[in-house]
Amino acid sequence: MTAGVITLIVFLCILGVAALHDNIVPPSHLQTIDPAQVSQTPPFDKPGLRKTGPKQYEAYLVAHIFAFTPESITVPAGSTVTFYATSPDVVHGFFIAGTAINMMVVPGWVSDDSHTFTKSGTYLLLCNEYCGSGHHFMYGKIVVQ
Ligand SMILES: [Cu+2]
Repeated sequence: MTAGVITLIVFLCILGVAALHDNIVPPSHLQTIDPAQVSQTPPFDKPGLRKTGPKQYEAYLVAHIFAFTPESITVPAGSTVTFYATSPDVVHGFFIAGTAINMMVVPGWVSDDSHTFTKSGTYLLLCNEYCGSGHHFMYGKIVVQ
């Protein structure tokens, strides 16, 4: 019992030093945003799709209780989309079925990841972090035409 408690205290001390003193954050979380100002902070004041080049897009999405804004994004097949997501309220997930995109969306941070959609179809966007009583209603879609 004593060894277990000592191990737990040592573990929590290492975790606390790593998180607070060394300022360690999840790898994709490099850009910060004031969660109270998401709806007034560009580009999240006008979330949606931006074309940046031939078959190159940036998609800005806000994950909030209990939806994604915008709910749906449509791109042509072969497009590479870089997703940027943030949350004004609680921690959400950002998982696009059939792709490797699986991000945690943490208030105060902007998460980003890219994917090239080679096959046309409708890809389900899901929140896979429990975010409250309406969590199971939280989904969106990426339509690839
Ligand atoms: Cu959720």
